[in-house]
Amino acid sequence: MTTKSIKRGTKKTVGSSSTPLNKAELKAAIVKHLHCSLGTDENKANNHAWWKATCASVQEHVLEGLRKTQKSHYLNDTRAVHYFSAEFLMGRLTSNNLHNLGLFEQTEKALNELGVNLTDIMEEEQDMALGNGGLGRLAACFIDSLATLDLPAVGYGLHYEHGLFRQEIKNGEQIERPDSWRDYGNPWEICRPESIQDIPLFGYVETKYGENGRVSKEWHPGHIVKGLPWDIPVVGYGGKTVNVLRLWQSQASDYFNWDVFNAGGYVDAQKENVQAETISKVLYPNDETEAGKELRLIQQYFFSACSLKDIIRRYKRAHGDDWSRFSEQVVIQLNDTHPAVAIPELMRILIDRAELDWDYAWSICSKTFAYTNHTLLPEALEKWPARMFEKILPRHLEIIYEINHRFMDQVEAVWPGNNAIKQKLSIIEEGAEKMVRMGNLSVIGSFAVNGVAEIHSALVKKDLFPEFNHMWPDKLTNVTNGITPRRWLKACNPALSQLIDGKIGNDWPLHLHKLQGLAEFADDAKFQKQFMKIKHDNKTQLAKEVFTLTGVEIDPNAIFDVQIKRLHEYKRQHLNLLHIMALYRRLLENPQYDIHPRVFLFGAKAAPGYKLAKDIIYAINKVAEKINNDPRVNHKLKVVFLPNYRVSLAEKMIPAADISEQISTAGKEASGTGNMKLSLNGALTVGTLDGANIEIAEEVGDENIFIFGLTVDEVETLDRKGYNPFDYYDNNRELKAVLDWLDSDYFTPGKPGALSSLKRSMLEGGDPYKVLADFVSYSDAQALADKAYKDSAKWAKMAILNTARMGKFTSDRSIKDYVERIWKLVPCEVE
Ligand code: GLG
Repeated sequence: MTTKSIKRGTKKTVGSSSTPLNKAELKAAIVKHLHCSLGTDENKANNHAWWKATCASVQEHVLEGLRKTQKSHYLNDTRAVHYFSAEFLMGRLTSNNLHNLGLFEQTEKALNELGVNLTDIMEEEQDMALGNGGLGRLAACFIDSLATLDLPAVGYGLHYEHGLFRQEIKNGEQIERPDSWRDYGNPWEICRPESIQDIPLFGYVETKYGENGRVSKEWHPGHIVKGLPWDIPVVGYGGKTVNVLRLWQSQASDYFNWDVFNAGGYVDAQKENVQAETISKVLYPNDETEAGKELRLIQQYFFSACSLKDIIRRYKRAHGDDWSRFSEQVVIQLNDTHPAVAIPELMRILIDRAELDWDYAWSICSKTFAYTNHTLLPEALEKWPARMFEKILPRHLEIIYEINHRFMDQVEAVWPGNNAIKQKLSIIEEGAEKMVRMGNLSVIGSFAVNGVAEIHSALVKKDLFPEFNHMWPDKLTNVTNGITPRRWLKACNPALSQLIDGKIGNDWPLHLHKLQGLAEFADDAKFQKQFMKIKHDNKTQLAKEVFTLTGVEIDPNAIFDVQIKRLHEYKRQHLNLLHIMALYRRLLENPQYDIHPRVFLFGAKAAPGYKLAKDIIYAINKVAEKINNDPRVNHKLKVVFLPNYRVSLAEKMIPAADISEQISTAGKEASGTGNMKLSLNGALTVGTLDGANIEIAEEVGDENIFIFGLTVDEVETLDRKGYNPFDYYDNNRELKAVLDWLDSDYFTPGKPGALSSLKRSMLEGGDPYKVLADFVSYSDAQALADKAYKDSAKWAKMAILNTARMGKFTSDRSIKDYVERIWKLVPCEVE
């Protein structure tokens, strides 16, 4: 196999001859689809029909690209990466596909001539919200970059019927409603019944003794479910390579094993008879934490097993039963531990089915998988009760024991007689309840393990897996996350994109470091004015949206201060809230208190079972209600919680942000990617030295970012000394006052104590995320940001330099790092 690394910056033009559609052809195609696919006409069609007809017209070309790409990959027998992820947070596809095909402007004009507005009809598309947050959105950015860089890749995941819940806010509280993204069909996906897979579950394992003394195992499953693939084409920028995202839907099969039933393989036939369709019914709405639910393990196995079968079918088509080239052709990236059960599944196939011996099977397997770790939070490290494994996947548990047994011999060789280390590294956690540790399994079964930002990867080595790092010093590495500039600047901020095109040319979406060219205009008064005018227009646009969604009026001349991400204590939305309350208090105490008017905007979903997170949402809404209706301060302060934060809302908020809140406790946010999107669009970060903020600060320069708070080392020191939040509460008059305010009924008239759980968590609860310790430093950083904004030339310069210096954070760079350090892929140009 060649391990030629990929050329950086292959040349490419956008909207080239690869997409032959001109305006007239587009018009004709759209009208044809209105008539022939949708059975309506120009007079009757509503926005939804226009949108569908437009998608259908474009999809014809996308599918042609898909066919050509697959043919090229097949003919060139390419090595490919298979990105296994339980989540792909795709958002809407129309605008992105049009931009990547170079068809956006033609389509806009074609529709205009038909009397239709493209922006309006694109609002008809439901988000594909098949993910929770950063991890799922990262997967979506990565497949965009993989296609853009002409790299052979397949995304594999679950075709959830219901994605992440739709959030409504009623009386300040989060209400979860089902998300039904496919109610009226999805014009971008194709069903592939010809590639259905059968997936076994439950049952028992039989030991067989062969003639030559060979002992073999046979799994007699109790149940079989069907996996039906749906393909979503992934169009690279420039429109040449079209890869595929293949998502599996579960279906019932009529298989029922009476032998198993009679042999007692069913302890409780009723209970074990999972309704096959429920497997892909709904996305688990937990970000970071794991529920430990049986259905979740079944989901993980279901999509991993379907995907492996699919990969092997394709491999065999080219290589027959010769397994020797498997790991040269196939690399599988495990996006977190969710698909880690693919490791014992591949071993099972190689040993039980292909009848390879253990060592050979393991040599293939351990060269195939690589694993990305996304978090250090202990509650997020997946563990499954061995009992549950045994019931659902009895053969896999045996294989895991065997992997572990052999691995323990290796540990013994490195640390003879050291049982403490063995206990720590074992895949099996012994305790009241035996558990299977998916993190350890992933490290042991992979040839590479990466964290997602420099600091995070350093902590993975130092704190999470130090012994593994000692055993295999080259296995653990870093790949800093990135975001696709196609969606997160070109498509979502068209005015800024055009301004940039005019200054530095239009190939920055492929070569994001070229944005550096803007730096020379950072002091140019005219350019500053243009840049800030676009920001102002985007803010005006968002203000309209905010009014429609919430009825709250906000002034585009205020600072738009944005915190958008999942609701989690470690992300510290409550630190932001305490500061808002402090500002409110200062304004009440001193009506002359001089701050530039500011609007604090939040978007966040809380996991439905995460009580304190929901309490924080409630508190934000109650404080917002009070402030927004208090004429004494509301010309200076507004607070808005936008319901149902999701990709398409992010695309409206990010271009309008002045300040980006990235305020997690140091050491807790592995990377963050919203931080990159906001800075790319000219928002200034108020942030801690955590995750990718550190690398953002290095790029933009300390003078263009507002860094505050404890560092990772300082957090550790404080923990060692013994952190006592009361030290801060008792010694800071303002902090004490705002915390006590939460106990009153000031924000919740007639309901004193309705916000007390927040205060308790930060005092009696020990303030696990050091909100109080960082409060003063945060408040000082905010004061500096306020001061900087008052100097509009200075602010404009800082904002421009943020945009100019974000080149590093394109997901194209992340993918190139993966290719060089882990995947060793070669690009394959499509004719
Ligand atoms: C995680 C982390 C984020 C990270 C993302 C993508 O919490 O910090 O940016 O993955 O690597 N669960 C997540 O969203």
